[in-house]
Amino acid sequence: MPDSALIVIDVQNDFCPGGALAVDGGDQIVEGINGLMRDFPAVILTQDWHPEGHSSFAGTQAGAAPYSMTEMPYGPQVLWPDHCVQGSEGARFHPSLNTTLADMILRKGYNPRIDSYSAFFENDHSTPTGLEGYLRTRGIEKLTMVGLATDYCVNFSAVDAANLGFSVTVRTDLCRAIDLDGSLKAAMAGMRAAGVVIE
Ligand code: VGL
Ligand code: ZN
Repeated sequence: MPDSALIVIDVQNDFCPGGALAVDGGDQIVEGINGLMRDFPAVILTQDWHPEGHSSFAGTQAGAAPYSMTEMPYGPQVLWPDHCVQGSEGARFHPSLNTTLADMILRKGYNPRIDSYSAFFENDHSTPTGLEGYLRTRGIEKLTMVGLATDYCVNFSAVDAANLGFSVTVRTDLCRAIDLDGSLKAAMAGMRAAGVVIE
């Protein structure tokens, strides 16, 4: 599979138990992900990387409850507990994640006004992160995605990649979900509809 890559989404302290936006069992996938890395000629890690006071943080919007919804110029947006602040401990990769085998680390969510769930586009669905160009110039066409969270960053990344023409597989055994108001079920249906292979 010389044209394939493993994309490891947001395996960071804040998405693991004890973190600011903890995903149940987020730490349970780390060893399995490490074990998969040597099977791929390319390994890319993504890192959620928000400036302090990011517009997607509940703490930034007066009186807003974490996990409530707001309307942004680019559409509806969940207001998350403040998380993955640039340079913070919570933004670091899980200490057991093997970052040595990564060819590239892609940071996203650094635009203060736009969130970025997807590794390919910000939440306006039009501002590119550059990952598509990176993969295409390396001749990579097949992507296997793992990480956190199944229903947000993995989902948006997988659907965008499929729509861009990549062959995409999501290994759900190496993902964990937030599952906010049925978001996991909707994400699974959306990924399947986009042609993502769910394993
Ligand atoms: C994520 C919510 C906010 C994720 C990132 O990695 O799924 N979810 N930021
Ligand atoms: Zn985030």
